[in-house]
Amino acid sequence: MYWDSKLETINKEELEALQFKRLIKILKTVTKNVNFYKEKFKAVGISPGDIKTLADVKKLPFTTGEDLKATYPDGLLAIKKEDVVRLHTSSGTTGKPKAIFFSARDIDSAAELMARCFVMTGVTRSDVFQNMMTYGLFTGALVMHYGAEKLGVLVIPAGPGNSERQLTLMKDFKTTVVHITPSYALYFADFLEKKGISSQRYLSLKRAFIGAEPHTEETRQKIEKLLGIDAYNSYGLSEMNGPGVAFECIYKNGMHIWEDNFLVEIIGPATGEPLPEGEKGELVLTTLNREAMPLIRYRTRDITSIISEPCKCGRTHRRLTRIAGRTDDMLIVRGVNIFPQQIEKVLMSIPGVGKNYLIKLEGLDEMTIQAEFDLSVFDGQVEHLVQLQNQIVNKLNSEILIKPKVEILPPGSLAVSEGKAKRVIDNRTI
Ligand code: DLL
Repeated sequence: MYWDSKLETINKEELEALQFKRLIKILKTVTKNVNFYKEKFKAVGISPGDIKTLADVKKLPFTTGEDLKATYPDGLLAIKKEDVVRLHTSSGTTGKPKAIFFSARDIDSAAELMARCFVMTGVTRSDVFQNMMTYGLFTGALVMHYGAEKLGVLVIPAGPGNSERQLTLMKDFKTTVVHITPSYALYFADFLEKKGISSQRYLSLKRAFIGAEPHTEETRQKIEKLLGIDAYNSYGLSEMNGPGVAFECIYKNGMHIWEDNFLVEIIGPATGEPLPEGEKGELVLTTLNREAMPLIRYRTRDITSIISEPCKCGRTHRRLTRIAGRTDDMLIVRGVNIFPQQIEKVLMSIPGVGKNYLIKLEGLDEMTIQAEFDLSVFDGQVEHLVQLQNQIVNKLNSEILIKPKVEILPPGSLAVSEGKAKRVIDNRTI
């Protein structure tokens, strides 16, 4: 089942022709309406006329997150202010936020892409969708919300937190699909477990859309097992509409990225050079269908690779592999490069480990991993605790090549955030 069978199964030649047409249109618009791009293109001596093929895109300069912050609040706006209908922001950890504008058409095309994603996982108008993401300046909840309404699904705009109320809504309205961060999904599973509620027996849940933060395959499997559902990886970023950029189909073998809306490149993060297809690197996206704020060669900082083999679902849009981390999330500990996901992968593969963890860096490069234990597997006896600790240290050592200190804590000891999980605290003095 497709939402838009023509566009979702478009052949390569037609897709590339559409991409090229849209790219040239966008380049003309930004050269005319956005001073930032006018000057940037002038500085490297390039104009839309120099782009003769899609491959020529690499001649264009990159846009970075810093550029968005430097042009805050509206330096990248490509349409008249009165034609903007919505503002979202994406807050970085430091400095100014990034302001993202939407025209009415942008809202509609974001919802279209979202509707494609819903249908791709088998959602129909008879489903009930509980949106457990943050509503507000964050794109996560609203963009999905509009997509669900476009499809005609009943939306419960629950927002995050207040698990008791979430459960009541799920029971009373027979929720079948939830949109939730992976960290909250694990927390919610824990909440149900403590109440002695089996999701399979008492709830109608079938699917979860999990995204907005990095997570491993092991975490997905844990969520699926605990809640007895299918969990689909959902990728996006505010700069590209928010969610609905790339999404898994029922085969869960990578996330189809909507190539009629986004031109995809993978570059070496250090060199800025395009990498051969299939190699892992930084994802760079050019918007092909955004009116209010088109972005050219935007460096997402997300590390992934492209899968171009055909997918059994029949969609021709290529797939992204699970995000392996962000270039700016990489930790260097005692000279070793480590992505937090490598640690999560190890923790979530060990049965006695529970659902929440924290990576702490202190002093002169000392790493401590705090992990909650899983009450259903673990009896809390001291000798078992030590065994579990040793198992974690040894498995981590073979994955990240260092032996961190490991602290095992009772379930519920670590803080759970309503939005994106904070997994790393870096208080090093070096
Ligand atoms: O997180 C948009 C979104 C909302 C996506 C809801 C999916 C679901 P931002 O707040 O701008 O937008 O953060 C974007 O979050 O560059 C990635 O680093 C990370 N991220 C988003 N989805 C995933 C995912 C939204 N599925 C940044 N896996 C991105 C890994 C993800 N990282």
